[in-house]
Amino acid sequence: MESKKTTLESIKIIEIPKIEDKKGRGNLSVIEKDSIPFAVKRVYYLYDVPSNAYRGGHAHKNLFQFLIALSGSFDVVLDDGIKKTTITLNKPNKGLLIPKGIWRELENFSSGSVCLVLASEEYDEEDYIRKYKQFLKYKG
Ligand code: T46
Repeated sequence: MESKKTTLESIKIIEIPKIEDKKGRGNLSVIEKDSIPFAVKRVYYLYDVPSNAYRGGHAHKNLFQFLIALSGSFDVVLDDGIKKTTITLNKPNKGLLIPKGIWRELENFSSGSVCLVLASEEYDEEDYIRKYKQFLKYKG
């Protein structure tokens, strides 16, 4: 779908398989080729984020991303230009798929939280829409 037309309905929480160790050695989660609907070209992570800080505050024209709270929790505010919703990520075996054309803001980071991001494209500043007014215009 064209990124101008994507809506909040295209956002998905995807459960990541969890392998619980039978001998009490903890859990292991794995993301494989078919777990998410894109091939991963880049991985980055946010950490040491102060609880009063905001990350994001932009949309992407082509990029798909998959966000996981590897540790702790944070809120992701999502906006398709018409509707808004907030999703709390707080489990390392549940990820949030954000398709292209969705405005996102990340806030309320808990102490020690880590946000892992798997991205469908390499870093490209040209792909960002960093002004909300411009985003609304883009979405028509
Ligand atoms: C998103 C949220 C969740 C790079 O050089 N390479 C990279 O791959 C990235 C992601 C960023 N940068 C540089 C660009 C800026 O100079 O790192 C600096 C901080 O980037 P930004 O202000 O975009 O960071 P966030 O946390 O506000 O946003 C990032 C992603 O950019 C964005 O796609 O969805 O995390």
